[in-house]
Amino acid sequence: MTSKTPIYEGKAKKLFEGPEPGTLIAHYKDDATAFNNKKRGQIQGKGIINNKISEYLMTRLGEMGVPTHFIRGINMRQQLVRAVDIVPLEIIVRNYAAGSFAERFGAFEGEPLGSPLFEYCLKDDRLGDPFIAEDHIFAFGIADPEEMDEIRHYALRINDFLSGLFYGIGIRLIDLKLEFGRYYEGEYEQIVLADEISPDTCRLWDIATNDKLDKDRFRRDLGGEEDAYREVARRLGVLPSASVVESDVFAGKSPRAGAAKAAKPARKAPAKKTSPIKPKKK
Ligand code: AIR
Ligand code: ASP
Repeated sequence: MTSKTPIYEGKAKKLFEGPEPGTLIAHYKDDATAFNNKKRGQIQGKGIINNKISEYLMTRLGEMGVPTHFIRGINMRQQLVRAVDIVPLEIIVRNYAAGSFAERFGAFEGEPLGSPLFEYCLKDDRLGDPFIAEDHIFAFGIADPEEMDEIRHYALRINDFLSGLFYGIGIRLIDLKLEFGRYYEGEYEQIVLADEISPDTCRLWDIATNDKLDKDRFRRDLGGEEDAYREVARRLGVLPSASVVESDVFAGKSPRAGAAKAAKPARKAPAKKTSPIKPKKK
């Protein structure tokens, strides 16, 4: 894997030309940003952990029939992916109220939403990734109705599958952000899952303690982000061995004692009096 022609540098990843036409090398960085790049920092070892987590989750999703851009892992920080034409949308699926949703609607973080709720944002840093409705998506020609049907179909399957997978390791999938791309094989166009799935792009709460095991630790200055990311990787069984980890990114750190212990407990949801979310009638 010698080609190193840079193609693009994003907030959390760099893309290089891949060894074969139509492939790219995704290099995962430790850089962390939030609030549309207004807050910047680093989470030590995040690149390695997210590379491994995303590789694992994309592989599992591929096995259950979701087409993804992932081809194979290259090394601790890099993976080979298909070059796709990214649909410039962030597809957000929410299972529980949290983050910007809780803020916008005055809901309490952690309130179940009954069924998965979709939101779309336009991927445009200049505009701060604004929310966008399906009508706009069609009017602006960002994606056509058939593509949006496919995207929603895959996003739902991904959300269901990952909710179960995380539940099995004691983690609640609160919400997640997905990106899709168009992959061309001759005349044929296919919608495939792209970007990454990691604690940068999902809200993951420990089921027993409600501890946040995701980027909200960084966004909200809660501390313990390295431990939280490692804890997710550990539970998924993809935490790189201590020797690799100590020599590269976690040098000088004591072996983790458990993010759940290090992390501060999440805010408890107050009484549900004023939330807009009404429980569904059975
Ligand atoms: N997300 C949105 N933009 C970038 C990312 N990673 C993810 C968040 C969260 C979900 O989308 O990590 O999992 C919803 O974010 P918010 O801020 O709209 O509540
Ligand atoms: N990744 C986005 C940013 O850099 C949004 C976020 O994750 O909060 O601002």
